[in-house]
Order: sequence, then C-alpha cells, then structure tokens
Amino acid sequence: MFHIPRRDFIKGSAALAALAVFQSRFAHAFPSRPDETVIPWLDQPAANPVPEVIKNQLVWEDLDSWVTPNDKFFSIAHFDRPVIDVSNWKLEIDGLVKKPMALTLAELKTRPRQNVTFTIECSGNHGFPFFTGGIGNARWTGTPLADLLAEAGVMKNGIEVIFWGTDAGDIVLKDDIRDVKMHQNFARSMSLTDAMNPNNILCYEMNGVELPAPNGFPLRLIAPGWYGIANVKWLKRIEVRDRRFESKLMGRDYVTIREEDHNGETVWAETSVGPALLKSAPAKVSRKDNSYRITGAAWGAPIGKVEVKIDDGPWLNATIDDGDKGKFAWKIWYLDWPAPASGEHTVTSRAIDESGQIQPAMDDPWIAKKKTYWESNGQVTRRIKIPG
Ligand SMILES: Nc1nc2c(c(=O)[nH]1)N[C@H]1C(S)=C(S)[C@@H](COP(=O)(O)O)O[C@H]1N2
Ligand SMILES: [Mo]
Repeated sequence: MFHIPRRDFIKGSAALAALAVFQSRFAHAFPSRPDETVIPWLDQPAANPVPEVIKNQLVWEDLDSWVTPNDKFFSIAHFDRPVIDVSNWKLEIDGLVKKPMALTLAELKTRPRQNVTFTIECSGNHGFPFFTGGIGNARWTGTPLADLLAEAGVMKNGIEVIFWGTDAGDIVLKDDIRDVKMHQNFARSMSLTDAMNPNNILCYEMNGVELPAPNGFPLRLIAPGWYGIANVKWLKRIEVRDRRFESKLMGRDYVTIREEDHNGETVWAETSVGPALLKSAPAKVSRKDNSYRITGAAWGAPIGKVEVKIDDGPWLNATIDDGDKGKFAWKIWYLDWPAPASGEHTVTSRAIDESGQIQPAMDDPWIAKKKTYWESNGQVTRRIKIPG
C-alpha cells in the first residue's frame, strides 16, 4: 500500500525486535486458560456502513492480550487518511505565543521522552449497532506537550489550545441562521489548563514502533483520560487563541445532548465530548472441558471493582487481573461460570470506580435521556447460547 523507504525499513526491524520483547512481557498478562474454546456471542455487530471511516474494530471474542497489537488497532478517519512525507513535515506552534515554533520530527524526538499506556475509546463506541469495537489499549511514546507550550510562551490572554490535523474535508453548515460551505481541517481544542496537563504527550511511537499511518503518523496528541476524539492525529499545527473554539468536531458533531433534571426542572444540556466515562464490557465466554469463564474489560476511570450479572441473577464479583498497569489502561477481569444450563443466556457487566460510582444501566436517566449516540457508557449486555 505505502512505499516504505529502505532506510526506514531497517530502522523498523530494530523497532520490531523491541516490540517483540515488549509484547512477550505482557502477552501472558491475560487470564486465558490453555486450550480453551471461545463461544461466539449470538448478538453480532451489524455490517459497517462506513468502512473508510471506521477500520479494524476490535472483535471482542478475539481479545487475548492486554496490549492491542498495532495491526489489530481500530482507526477512525472523519475526512481523508493523509499520507505524510515526513521530510516536508513540521509541527507549527503559533497563535498567542511569544515564540512561534516549527519543529521537525527529528527535533521532537530529541526532546524528553515520556510513555503512557492508555486505552483509547471512540465516544461513539456502542452508540450504533455496527460500532462496538472502537477501543484499544497501547503504549504511547512521545514528548510532553506542556513543556513545549511553556517554551513557546503562551501569552496572558491565551485560554484555548487548538490541535489542527492535516486531514480536511468539505463541510456544509446549513440551518435557519446560516448557509456556509467550507473546507475545514480536522480540529479539536482544549482549555489551556487541560492542555497543560502533564500526562499529555505529542506521540510518535505506538507499542515500541513508529506511529502507524492509520493512527496518526508522524505525530498525534495523546491525552490520557479523554475520549478518542481529543487525541488528534496527523498533527500539523498547535494554535493558541483568546476565545472558545467550535469546529465541526467540537461544536456540532461529537456533541452530547441530554435532558437533565435540575431541582425538578428539565434542562436540555449540549456538551462537547470530553473526558472518558466509566465503562466495561463482557469480551467473551470461553469453555475448557465443562468449565466456562466470562472475560471482559473495564476502563474510563480508576476501576474499583467489576460485577457481572447472568440472566436476571444477582450481581457477582469478577476477579480483576492483578498488577498495577497504570491508571489510564483498561483492566481485564474474569468470572468463572461453573455449570451454566444449556440454552440461551444474557451476560451484563458493570464497572464500579474507586469512589463507588457505578456504570449506569441502560434505563438510568443518564443514558435513557441522552438523545445522541456519543458517550454511550451504559452497561453492555451480550447474548450467548450454551450448547446442550
Ligand atoms: N486528525 C484526526 N484525528 C483524529 C480523528 C480524525 O478523523 N482525524 N479521529 C478521532 C477519533 S473520532 C478517534 S476515536 C481517535 C481514534 O484513534 P485511532 O484511529 O488511533 O484508533 O482518533 C481521533 N483523532
Ligand atoms: Mo471517535
């Protein structure tokens, strides 16, 4: 598909060796049993009607490693999928800064390195019948954003940081107050305070190798703890402004509309998709001899515990895979299901965060009164048929 220059190929093979070491360290950090058989869910996602936008969704039944390999990582592209020639590429930092900058990838790589393992989920995940695998966990490497912004020197009136992607598309904005056609780049912004969070990195490596093209080569923002949309890929420019910013992906698409209650009064709230929300999902049911096991993942907030409900039974405590693997990474959990009756069953999971907050049920007003598909963190129920 893409022409890989020989020089990069050699660099790539050293990186692949590093990846092998990295993956073997974590490959077994997963509660699977040797020779188990996975029983596919009865409910399967619908055919993807937008194969150019959403690629490579996670197939939950296949989940068998804590780190998602790069070739199995989902990718989203709302406009085009740019192929960037790094020899002509620079990251611009400008707007309300005292010292505008333009940095090559090599220059960015000489700056301090920082790693974070972060599970990135698209906020549209589970919002559509065809979109249930918009999630993956990777180890991202780059250089801290805050240091660069500090070096550029944000001016006193700078309050908003805009991350511009290279990808662009034609947008028509037509309603009762305007009728505008524009060609706009992908752009998302953050408040200066959010942008200065020391966890944010300008990322050029994913799981120990150069950032793959579908995931933003040569550079993307990784904002741990935020929904996917904040993590701008194919970065071109970082700009500081003195006012709120609303592009298509801030103010129109990726906007959650909820009917909320405020002291008995109904309030219609429209909010731009923001930090990730507490969530879990059953991944698979496996069988070894006659013993069954339910395995799944939980993410979006520091996880305290995970509970599983089979049919209309009680909530049962799942075992969370041990080891502190970082607060931005998903936790893998499992529950043994000793002697299921043959026939159809439902499996539902709910995550509970460290402060006791519970992932909402689908009929909780938080979910039931949400009118848009983004930020769908309601409990996920799957259906399964246990053979007779
Ligand atoms: N430039 C750019 N960045 C982008 C997008 C995009 O279309 N263009 N999609 C966003 C969305 S909606 C998600 S969910 C994440 C997905 O990251 P991934 O493609 O590496 O999985 O990238 C985000 N960053
Ligand atoms: Mo997304």
